[in-house]
Amino acid sequence: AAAAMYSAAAASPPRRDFISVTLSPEEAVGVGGYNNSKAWRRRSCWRKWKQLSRLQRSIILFLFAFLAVCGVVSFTSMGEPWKSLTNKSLDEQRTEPEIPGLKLVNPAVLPAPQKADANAGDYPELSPQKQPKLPHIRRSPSNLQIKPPRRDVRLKTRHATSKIVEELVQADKEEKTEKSVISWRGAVIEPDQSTEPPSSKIKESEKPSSLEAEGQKEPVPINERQMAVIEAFRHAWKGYKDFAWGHDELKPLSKSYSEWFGLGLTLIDALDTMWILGLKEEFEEARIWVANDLVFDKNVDVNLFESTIRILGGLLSTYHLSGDSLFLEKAKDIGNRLMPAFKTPSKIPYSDVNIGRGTAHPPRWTSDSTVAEVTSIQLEFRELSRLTGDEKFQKAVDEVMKHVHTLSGKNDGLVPMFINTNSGQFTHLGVYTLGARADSYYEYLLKQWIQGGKKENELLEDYMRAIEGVKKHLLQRSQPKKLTFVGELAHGHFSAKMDHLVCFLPGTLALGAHNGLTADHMKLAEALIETCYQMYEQVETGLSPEIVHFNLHAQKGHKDVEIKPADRHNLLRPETVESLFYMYRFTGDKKYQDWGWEILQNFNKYTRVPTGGYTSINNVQNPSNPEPRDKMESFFLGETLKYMFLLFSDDIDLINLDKFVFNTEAHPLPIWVPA
Ligand code: DMJ
Repeated sequence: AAAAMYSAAAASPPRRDFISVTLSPEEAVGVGGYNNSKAWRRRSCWRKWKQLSRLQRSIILFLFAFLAVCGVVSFTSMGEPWKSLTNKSLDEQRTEPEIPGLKLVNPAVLPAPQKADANAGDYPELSPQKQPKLPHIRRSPSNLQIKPPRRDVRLKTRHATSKIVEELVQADKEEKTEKSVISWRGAVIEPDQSTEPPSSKIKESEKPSSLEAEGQKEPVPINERQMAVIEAFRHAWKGYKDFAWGHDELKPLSKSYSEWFGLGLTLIDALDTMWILGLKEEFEEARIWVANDLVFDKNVDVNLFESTIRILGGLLSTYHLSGDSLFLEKAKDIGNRLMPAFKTPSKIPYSDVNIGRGTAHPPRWTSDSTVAEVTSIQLEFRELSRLTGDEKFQKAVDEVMKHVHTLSGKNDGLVPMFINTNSGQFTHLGVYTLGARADSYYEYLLKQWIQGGKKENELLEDYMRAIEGVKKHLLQRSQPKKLTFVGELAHGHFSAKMDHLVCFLPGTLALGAHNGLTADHMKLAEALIETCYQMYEQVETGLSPEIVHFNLHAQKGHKDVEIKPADRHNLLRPETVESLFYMYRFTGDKKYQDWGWEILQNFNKYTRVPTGGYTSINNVQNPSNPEPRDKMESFFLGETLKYMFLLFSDDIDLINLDKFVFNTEAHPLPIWVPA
């Protein structure tokens, strides 16, 4: 066919409606020799061009133009993958997840709330939860995200050397790329955000090196006491993993578990502790459980307060520390499912919610709720609103606070222990305590004020008034050591009874003083933490009972602390260690660390179960038989060991108290940045 075409073209002049190429014989290669001079080639090309018809020339020109356009287009589209490849690799360098599946981002400040899915209903049963898939990280304030420390590299025994080397190389890579962006597991290095003076009195020499001043921080090596906490955590975790994985609480002696809500309470409570302690492997395993097995669509009654502070609080703080949106999704899910609790005549929430059915109710025997419970869910719900942009969570809990603010029945700012969900009034008037059923009301007044940027004056007023009420009605001194303690008032009668729970107070007072409240509060904090320590020190096992009674009159052979048989149990509670942590942060006085160290050793001595886990005990007064109870409360991992680890740290950026506020279950939530 090609030959036929050639001869046809040679025989007759080219037709104008098709393209043909005519070659003269001497121009044909191989005919008449081969002349390859430049001039000859130019001339010959030009001659050929001139021989073409106008149509042919136009078509050729059009083809050239078309090819040129294609070239430009494909060049730019090839650039995109390059561009994104470059960006991706930069991002990867900057935010290389410490744990597979996690990614960190670095927006500059806490973003303003955005509207969440407008269709999302208030209650699961009314409008099935729509969980729009968020981009991997939606609104994580990454300047608050904390990189998990690399200390596990040093501690790992189960790992092959090659893995350690691999991690070191990886860690070094990360450090190089991140140094100028975010401090090592330290929250914030953005100068405009840290407007307040450093919080800690920890001595300059003990602070991270001078690199800090340049916005760069060297890892603060963990010390032996912190290592001991990690060891304790691992031991507790081993018990949980071996015998109670995915269940609420470990029963370490019977090597089984107990269920309360059936939601893996210990695992969720422990997530951010693992992150802070740098236990990557354990964290990753737990994350997989959360991703695959944590299901809230269950026909189960949960206590609103307990599930808020442990589950919602734990998920929110883990989201903030890790930047992993899985935890925010889960937090939204449980948050929505808890909302039916607020559907009461007074808007004071019921104590219990069925998170599968979307129904709520008070306890069977009363229509009252506990005051501490309805006023200690605010940090979590407010934060959930800020993160989702859905104001319904914050509205519900703010309403409770506003209502309680106006209520009568207080005594110089001190609140009764019960509130009725129908009338919205306090009940059982005349009994005042800083212990069970009222404790965290006071704690959350201050902490909400701090969380919101110290603008909500009613909260501060209520807090200040309450502390004056404590001083006026509840403070006494014991004999013989003259320990300042917080007793109780029942219908005008003072009782020298103090719950261990009250030991949150020194820490809270110190936090208030650090945030600019009167120095008197710090003085009181110092006196009270001494008392809380004595509640351990004066007892045979060196562990505090649940409740003590202080001696108001000196009696020969009697210490300050008396213990009734019904009160001599210890549930591995955190409050004293929590306050020791605040006191050390704000004063730098090493005695607080030493006291905490004694307590840890006594936990190890009397509550550690050899096959894994720790147990609450029945009798702190009997060192030869403390009577193990066979239960490890979730707050031992969520709070006690976390505060212990933080207490032994000299790194003020290991949960910087100017950036984070702890909820009452020791889950750090960000302090909102003022607009
Ligand atoms: C925790 O669940 C919380 O700290 C709560 O505020 C009080 N009780 C326990 C720990 O003792």
